[in-house]
Amino acid sequence: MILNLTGKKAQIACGLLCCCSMAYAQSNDNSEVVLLHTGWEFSQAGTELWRTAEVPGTVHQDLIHHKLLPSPFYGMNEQKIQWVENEDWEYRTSFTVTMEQLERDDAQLIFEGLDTYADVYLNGSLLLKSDNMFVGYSLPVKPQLRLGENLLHIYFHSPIRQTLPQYASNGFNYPADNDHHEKHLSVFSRKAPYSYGWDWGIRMVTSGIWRPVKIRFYDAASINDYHIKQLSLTEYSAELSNELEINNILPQSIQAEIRINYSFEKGEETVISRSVTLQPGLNSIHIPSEVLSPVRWMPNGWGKPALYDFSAQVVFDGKVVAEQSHRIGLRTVRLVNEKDADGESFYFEVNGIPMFAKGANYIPQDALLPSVTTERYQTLFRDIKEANMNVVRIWGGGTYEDDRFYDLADENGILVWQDFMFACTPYPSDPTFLKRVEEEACYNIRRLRNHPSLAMWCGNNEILEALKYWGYQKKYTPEIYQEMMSGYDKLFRELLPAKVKELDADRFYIHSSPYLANWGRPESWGIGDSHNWGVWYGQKPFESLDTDLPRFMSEFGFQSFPEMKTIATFAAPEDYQIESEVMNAHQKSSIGNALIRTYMERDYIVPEKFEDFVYVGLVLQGQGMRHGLEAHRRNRPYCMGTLYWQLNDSWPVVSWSSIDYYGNWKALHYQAKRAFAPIHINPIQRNDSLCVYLLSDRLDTLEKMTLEMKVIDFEGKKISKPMLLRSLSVPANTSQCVYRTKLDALLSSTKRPLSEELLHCFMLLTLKDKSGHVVDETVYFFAKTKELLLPETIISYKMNQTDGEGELTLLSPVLAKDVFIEVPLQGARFSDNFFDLLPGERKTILITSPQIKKGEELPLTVKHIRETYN
Ligand code: BMA
Repeated sequence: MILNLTGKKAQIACGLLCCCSMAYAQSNDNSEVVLLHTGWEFSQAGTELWRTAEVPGTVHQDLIHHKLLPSPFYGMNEQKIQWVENEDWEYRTSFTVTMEQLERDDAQLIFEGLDTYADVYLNGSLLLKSDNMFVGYSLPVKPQLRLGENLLHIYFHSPIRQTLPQYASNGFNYPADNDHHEKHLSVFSRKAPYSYGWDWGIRMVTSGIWRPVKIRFYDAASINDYHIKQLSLTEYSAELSNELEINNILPQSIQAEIRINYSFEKGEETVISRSVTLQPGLNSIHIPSEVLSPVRWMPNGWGKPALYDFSAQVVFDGKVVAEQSHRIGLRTVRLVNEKDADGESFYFEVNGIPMFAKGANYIPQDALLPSVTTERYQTLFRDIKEANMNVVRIWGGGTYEDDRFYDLADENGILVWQDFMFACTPYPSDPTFLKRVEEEACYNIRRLRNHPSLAMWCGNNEILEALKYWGYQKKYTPEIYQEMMSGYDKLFRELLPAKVKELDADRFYIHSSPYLANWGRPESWGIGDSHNWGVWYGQKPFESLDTDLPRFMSEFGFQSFPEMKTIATFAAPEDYQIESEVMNAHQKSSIGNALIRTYMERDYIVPEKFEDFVYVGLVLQGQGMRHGLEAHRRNRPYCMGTLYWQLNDSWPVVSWSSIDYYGNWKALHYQAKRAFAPIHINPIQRNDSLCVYLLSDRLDTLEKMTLEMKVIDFEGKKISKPMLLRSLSVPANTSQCVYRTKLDALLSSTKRPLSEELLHCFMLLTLKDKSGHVVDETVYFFAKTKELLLPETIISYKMNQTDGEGELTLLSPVLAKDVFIEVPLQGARFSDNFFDLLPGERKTILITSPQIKKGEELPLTVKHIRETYN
């Protein structure tokens, strides 16, 4: 491997050669960066048939473009694309180099991501044999460059055939059950695990240049790494250390000036200048800086995520020869994981204040990663923020995300729980494998550690749990089991924490999630984070979430089908049956459909029509999961966070997600938004009583609030006089029961017996501030939906359209429960959906989509639960 960091320090620091940060935001230095994204061709090895290719991209995308593969998400096309993974693929392009460029002191060929076994040739020289999709490379190429045309050629080995010999000599099949191939080869490669299939994932084992590639011409020196370390933070000052790794590529030492410039919100710039002698090779330079009266970065819901712009420049011979910039936030984040009277706590403390974590688990947004546009990242963060979340977990079966993800997390105040990319199976731990992991850890820790949103590192997803509880002791010989256990220690208790300590010492590391609590073992629930699959796999009712409480819920979930407009993208009307072949090709959990039905039968009248089943399933997922989210919040400070499984999808599929592949919010996303509201009213029935909780995640105490509670029947008649709690105080960062009553006292004035009355009415709870503004409102039903005596009704509606926006006004004389508005536009946004339309209430919903046009009628369906009974 020929790489650019020739100095010793890089090797000492990381034990590998290619740890250079790729954050080439600099454009103010005198280097020249040329993107090499044009003129690419690809070919199936051995065919010599070359076709145009997209870079960044994958071979699947190129084959689809040339109609050599059918649309992979449609019907059962997944089967038809599997041959691609067994082939080798070649990519080539040429680029021109001028005399001026050749005369620069050096040139670096930069690959931000190669997927995965890639031999890189430039003008006949083998520059690199890469074997890790998660690592970027920077290769010094001046000696290989030619004046005029230069040929770049990359040979991608099939990730399947590349690892078959390893499999053959391994002697056993790893228990990677999500790998949808009888031989579980995925574990041998450092490649996104989910691409081999998952219980929500299509199998698409890709190859290609999946992240940008460029060439950089420069003089004298480059900044390989710029780490802005926060040494201390008080109200008065933030002390920072600007830690630079500068590579002087000249054969002699040079006298240079290092400039650190920083500013807040494009305000006045502070400049620190240092004269330094740069020895040939790598130089470590530390320059202290201080920010007075720092403005803190705050998570979503707690204030602004203030960001400071920092840049470091190397000035030599009167010119800025290198520059690197970062946006940083000044904040403290601590993961408090300490023994206490209840077991072991697990919570984020941000800027010294315990924070209840509200969020979800994130999987890659696409099976074809390079097709995720900046706009999709931005929309996703809008979805996260609008749902009142403050944490997202990048789950270990995907990828270390793109820089754009972390930039958006910084800008939106969303803390990131970052897994290393290992999930749900033991992995090898031979020296070659460990070396690859070390390289990957170094590269990604250095790439991500400046982000204020990055809150913690986690070794893997569910591997410790798997080793302990998934039956491997019986399935494998004691020797193999022992090898797996000691492999676990080498990877997750030794190598990865050592790298975090060396390169990112201030961030918390935990070796697995969950690291101890197991959902089948109640005695462990008081310890650390927990994945509670008692609901779903354990078939426990949603109500069990009220009492099966963890200290921090890092996963729990329930599946639903995506809405019909998404189903219509992969299925034809003749496939519209739960168990049709096409639908089953988009349901990767073998028990999924049966579990959805089981739970639906408990709480809903199961409709016969496919479309209605899909709709009621969405409602079921939303209501059930909301029950859990509220239970977790209600039980703070014992439980201090809830991240549901899962936020999004990587293709159109039946899954646990709250947003489908096309960006449509499922009922769950609306329910999460409600359950995560900064101030939230949460009534809960316990036997014959009702307790009303007020949940606050705000940092200020609200005074003189009024809580109004009205019991209303489905026809709109008030059952009793509204109850008012006045002069309420809602303390900061708390959960408190503010009202408790016996149900019979609540409904004492009615003529019907209580048990019957409860099926005819709901409670409307409204919290108002001292000026009468509604802070939160909740509709509460006293019985399961299937028991309620819901009235028939037809919802009337009126739509006013302008370009890009529709204003829909709905009205029903009697209650319409779980109203769902559907429009045939993918990704259309609704100001609200999946809500209860109260008797006589006129409700206006804003629908936004660039495809809405003034004067063009927008086809619309409005559904509610009672309609599905017919
Ligand atoms: C969780 C995740 C995923 C999986 C999900 C649903 O444990 O970590 O592996 O998709 O369960 O089965």
